[in-house]
Amino acid sequence: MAEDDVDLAALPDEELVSQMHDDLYDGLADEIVVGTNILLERGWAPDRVLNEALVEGMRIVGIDFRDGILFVPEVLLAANAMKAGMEILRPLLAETGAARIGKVVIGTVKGDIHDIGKNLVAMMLEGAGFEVVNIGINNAVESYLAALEEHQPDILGMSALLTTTMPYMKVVIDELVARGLRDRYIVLVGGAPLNEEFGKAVGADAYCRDAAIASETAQALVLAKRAAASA
Ligand code: B1M
Repeated sequence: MAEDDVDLAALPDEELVSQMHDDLYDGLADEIVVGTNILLERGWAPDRVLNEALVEGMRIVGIDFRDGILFVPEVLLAANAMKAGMEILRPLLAETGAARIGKVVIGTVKGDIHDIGKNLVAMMLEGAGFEVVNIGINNAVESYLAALEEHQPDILGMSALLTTTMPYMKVVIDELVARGLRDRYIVLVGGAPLNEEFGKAVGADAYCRDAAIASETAQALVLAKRAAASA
């Protein structure tokens, strides 16, 4: 170990988490992997590691990105480090789920390449027992329609992180309406710049503020739809 390297395993929990925020900020994926594993070995629940070490670290990155202190290349490195940690947590979060309760197609809208939050939502949905088809980023209406046709999910989830791309959700929902397909799917939308009002305005069934709410909402709406269908 080089003299200025930090021995992550020797740090108490609070300092380790704080060091992980720094490592995420510096885009150090290997360190994030080590830190994530140490917290899990110490008995931290996967969702606690996710929220306190990774999501909180990314929130700090977001503030400095907004303020012009960090730039795209640095934020990309931070995003890669975050993904490295998420990959370890993914199977653990999925494990907690019960039997499959439904299927979800989820993707980020056209013009938008942000995928961390959407991937997190996909993970939480898997953890809640959904089969998730993650169609990635930059999805045009045709791509959503093709995925819906192929996978016949219960839910369509759309993510947008830019104020310039979020209106595209309405393009997709309007197309579903025009084709007489809207009622077949529960449509959930999310992403940092959205809010409840926007969700209603574009014709979604619900706006989901975060991954936990997306998972709760998905379960509640699928159960409600099934109950209504069998009544
Ligand atoms: Co971008 N970016 N970015 N960026 N980026 C934001 C979004 C921004 C707010 C930063 C800022 O100025 N503070 C800003 C948008 C401003 C605006 O629109 N008003 C911005 C900008 C401007 C840009 C570029 C235009 C910068 C440029 O090129 N000049 C560019 C656009 C590229 C494009 O998409 N065409 C760009 C590029 C990038 C990177 C590529 C460098 C990188 C993305 C890497 C990646 O995703 N693979 C990046 C990142 C990382 C961010 C920030 C820093 C972090 C986003 C993130 O991952 N957050 C972001 C700042 C911020 O949001 N604070 C920013 C962590 C994640 C866990 O949270 O994504 O909100 P979030 O997801 C949450 C909820 O929103 C919700 O649940 C998630 C988990 O709890 N949710 C859903 C999300 N999707 C959902 C879907 C659902 C339900 C819930 O469906 C059912």
